[in-house]
Amino acid sequence: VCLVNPPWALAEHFGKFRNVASVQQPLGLAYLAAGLEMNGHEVAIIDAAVLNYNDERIIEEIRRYAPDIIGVTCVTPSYQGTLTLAFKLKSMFDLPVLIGGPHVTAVTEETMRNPCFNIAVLGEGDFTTVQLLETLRNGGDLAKVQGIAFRRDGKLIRTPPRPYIENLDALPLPARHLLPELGRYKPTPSAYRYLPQATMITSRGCPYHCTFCDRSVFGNKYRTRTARNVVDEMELLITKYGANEIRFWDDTFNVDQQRVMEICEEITNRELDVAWTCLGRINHMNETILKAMAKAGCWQIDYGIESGNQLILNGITKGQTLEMVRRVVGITHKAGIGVRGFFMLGLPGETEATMNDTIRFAKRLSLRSAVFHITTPFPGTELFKLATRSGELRAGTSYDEYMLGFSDDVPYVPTDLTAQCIKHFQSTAYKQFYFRPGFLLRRITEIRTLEDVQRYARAFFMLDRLN
Ligand code: B12
Repeated sequence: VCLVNPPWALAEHFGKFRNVASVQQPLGLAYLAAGLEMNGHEVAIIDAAVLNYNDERIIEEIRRYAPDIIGVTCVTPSYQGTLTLAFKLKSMFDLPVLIGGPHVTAVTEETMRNPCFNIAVLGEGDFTTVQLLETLRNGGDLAKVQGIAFRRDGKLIRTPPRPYIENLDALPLPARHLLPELGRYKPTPSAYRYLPQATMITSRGCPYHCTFCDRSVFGNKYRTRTARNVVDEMELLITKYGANEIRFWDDTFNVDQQRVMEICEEITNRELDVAWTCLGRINHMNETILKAMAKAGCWQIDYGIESGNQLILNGITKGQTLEMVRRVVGITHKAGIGVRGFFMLGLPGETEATMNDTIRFAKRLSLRSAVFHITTPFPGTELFKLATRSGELRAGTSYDEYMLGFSDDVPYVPTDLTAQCIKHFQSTAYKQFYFRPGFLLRRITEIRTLEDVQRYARAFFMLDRLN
């Protein structure tokens, strides 16, 4: 089996933000590969995104490897590129091509109209892919495999969805041995302290209903790995892969507070001296947890703060108030953990005044860094339905443009705004947030290593390009 993470043209997709773009291990493919290896398959992963391979190089690698089956992963902005690649693969090799990942799970019919994709694996692919390959090998009936879509007699058949995996501890750890060495991957400057940084997923699903989030793959049912299982993987990342830092990429690491406490205790008891960061929900934080996290090596938490205007915040149904944000950012800072704030500009109902509220709010909080994204309605989200209904999603938006405002295009423009105005506010937000003398001084005093110098240079170069 040959699994491909398609090329990712940073300059094309990120424009002036390309120096701060992060390229990270494709854990989805690594999970699939581990399950397949466990079931006796021979697997290769071509991570064209980090290796900078173009389609021709991928074809060359596949020819050399000579697999029986090819699989590609795809998020919405990489769809166009994946499609082009898949057409080439189909014409070069007489092999079945599978597609999986968030885009095809959210936009199944449209994607599967392309004859270059034979079978789509929808949602979690771990068990589905193993069963699918067995069925293909034995000439069995594809209709009996839950969680896939395929064409038969010119019609798309969608089998019933597969129930979510409950026991995540039962999954094998991602097959990182099939990926390029960890040192080749690079996070965005504000997201790491030490390199190489390894990434992990310790839970799947999120019980919340934020209108802008695509939960097509993992759904709303929150499922977790146990503390011991999580810390075993951390140890492996340090000892086998040389990780100096770990980032938890869970949608919401801290929904189960008891589990976070157990993970911290496990790290502390095993005396693991490791720096780590995570994404967190504001409404699940308290002083006790934060203290335990700091003691266990957590040095930064990313919070989705989104807006500095309560009415706009209410509109995205996140269940968060400005007061909660102020309090939790305050106690996180006090616990000695830095806060990276994520903000969105151009949310539904937004005006120049409300975007100003967001910039002002960001500056008043004690944040180590801030990221200002331009609201992008991804297929599979409530926001996508809303924006399509209201006509605010620009007609003819190509999937290439789905880049949270990193490309030069703005797919979604709320009624009271223009695309230029939203772009202008994004630049203003970055400049006003970062070019504050006190703030800059604090960051400069944190510089310790050559890596720090390089990291700040990357970030500064991006800021310098804002107009
Ligand atoms: C880590 C992460 C990143 C990292 C690293 C990406 C990477 N290389 O994996 C960074 C920061 C670089 C990133 C960037 C972006 N991301 Co991101 N990211 C995530 C996050 C938080 C975790 C990804 C992950 O590791 N998941 C765990 C693995 C196990 O899941 P998985 O990849 O989905 O794979 C499973 C199935 O999908 C399936 N599967 C996947 N591929 C395949 C292939 C085959 C052949 C088969 C059979 C099955 C299969 O099986 C896997 C095992 O169950 C997800 C949210 C989430 N919960 O997944 C968002 C998410 C994937 N990101 C998202 C977005 C929007 C982006 C950006 C576009 C943001 C931007 N800058 O504009 C970019 C796109 C860059 C890119 N080309 O990847 C969206 C995608 C929505 C969509 N419809 O496409 C998500 C779902 C967040 C959300 N809830 O809205 N991201």
